[in-house]
Amino acid sequence: MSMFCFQCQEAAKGTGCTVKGVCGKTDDVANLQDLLVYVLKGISFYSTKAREKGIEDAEVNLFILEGLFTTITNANFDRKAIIEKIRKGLEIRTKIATTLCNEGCDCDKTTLPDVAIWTASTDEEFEIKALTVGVLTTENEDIRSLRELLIYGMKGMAAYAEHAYNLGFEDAAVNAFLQRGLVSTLNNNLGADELVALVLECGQYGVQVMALLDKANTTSYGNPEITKVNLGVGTNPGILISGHDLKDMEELLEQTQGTGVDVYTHSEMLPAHYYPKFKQYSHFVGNYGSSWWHQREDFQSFNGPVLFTTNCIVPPLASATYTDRIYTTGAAGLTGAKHIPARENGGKKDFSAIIAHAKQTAVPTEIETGEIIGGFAHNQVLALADKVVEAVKSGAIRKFFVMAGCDGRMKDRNYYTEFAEKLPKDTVILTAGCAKYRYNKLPLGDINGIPRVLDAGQCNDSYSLAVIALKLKEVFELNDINDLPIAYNIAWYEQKAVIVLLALLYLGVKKIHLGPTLPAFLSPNVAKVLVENFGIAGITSVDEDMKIFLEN
Ligand code: FSO
Ligand code: SF4
Repeated sequence: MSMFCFQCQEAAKGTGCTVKGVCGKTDDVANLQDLLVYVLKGISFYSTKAREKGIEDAEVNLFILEGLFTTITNANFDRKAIIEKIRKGLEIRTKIATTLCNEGCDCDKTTLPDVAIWTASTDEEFEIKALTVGVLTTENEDIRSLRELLIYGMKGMAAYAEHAYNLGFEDAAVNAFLQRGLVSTLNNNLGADELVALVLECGQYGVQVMALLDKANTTSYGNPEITKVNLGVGTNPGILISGHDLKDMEELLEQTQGTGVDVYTHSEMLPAHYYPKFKQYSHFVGNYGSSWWHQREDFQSFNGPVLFTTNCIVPPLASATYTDRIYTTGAAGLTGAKHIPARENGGKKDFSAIIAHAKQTAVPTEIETGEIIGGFAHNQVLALADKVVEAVKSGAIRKFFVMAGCDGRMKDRNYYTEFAEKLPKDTVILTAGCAKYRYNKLPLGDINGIPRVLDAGQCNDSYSLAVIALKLKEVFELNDINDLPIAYNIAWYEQKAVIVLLALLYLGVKKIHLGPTLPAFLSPNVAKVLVENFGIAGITSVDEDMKIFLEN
């Protein structure tokens, strides 16, 4: 075994990647990511003590967000970038430790844990240390499971918090929780009960961070509205933008305006089309291709450069001819790709290199035509509330199915296409995240003008689905969110889906079906807790599940 990672749904053999990641992550990068998380714990060791003394360090807060985000599945494959972050992290740890000391800390210097004092400077030393700090260092499988469930939830939380931060929105309580949570995973005095409580608390902050990002996005760009998105292509060369970061989207649209270069979205960036602010750009042509894992084909035929603002990156094959067209920015990274540096001192990112590149490329090859409809975030759905409530009361809509989450390569995910196709015609799918690509191009029709697939947006917009559910609960005067005619059949892939799940649990949602497989990081005992307390279940066959869903 040269690495161990089991943080995503595609973990090898359903247990963990031990030689190379199914995602393409090499063992050295996987181990260095473990070390980066260890460094973040070391920083948090001091920053949580500092916070108790009223010291808030903005550099620490941002570094923790970016560091956790960097280790999310499919975000950063660049060994050099991870090493630089480890080095920077050790510097930040020294800085916050010194600040704390100067304030007169009460740490016993003779008993400081390794995470607080370990240090090194060469790449080789980092690599050796990295082998000793991975997931398997926690021997008890239930404690390991709970610690990692907490860390993965926090990774997702950090990603959303970072997008909000880029738009000028921060939540001190989220930063404090992330750092406290990281330190808690080092505390051998915390047993399963305490860790379960922390995991549920993580869900509470998950709701809070998604609300924050929703506020950041809608304040900056307006409320998403019903939008038909073009699937075809224009006549200019284009840039394809992927990931979730709307600040990058804004600056790219601004800087490409009038250059003769069009902009297209890929995968999770599709919902950018729903925002009024972005609709104003006539060179914002449409959405190209499908969900993240189709990128090898989609990028080939797109012909122009591609910008990754976040995950999910699939490392190109050695034979790929589009590798030199890949650009990354923010937490995203890929060896060999060009990385667009962060904003400096409140300035803007400089997208001139990718724009110049695009001008040299051919117009995208058309791979499909037509339109898809979306933009059903909370504000838009609540504007239609009367119509929706009427449809429920009259029986025109029998049930809603929340089918949010992620798409992925696993063949079993055909289940979700088949499930959508077989759903009775008096049901409506509520979706968010890249899971939608399994059915958003199917001709599922509408119910009295309400489309049968209502796309709220990106995975973080699952928050919108929760807001809608809570509103319906109020309208129908119910005491329990679980009494609504809403079923949850969620597909997960990576750690942002973990925070969405924990957020739903915090809101009291029960009987969520999670697929295509349950997380490898849930030990049998931890899985049992989730089943017994929340009624969480996996998926079986479409017909069997359909029966269960429609009868309950
Ligand atoms: Fe998908 Fe990837 Fe949005 Fe994830 S593109 S899988 S949960 O990054 O974040 O839904
Ligand atoms: Fe394996 Fe997923 Fe970890 Fe990649 S992120 S190494 S696929 S478990």
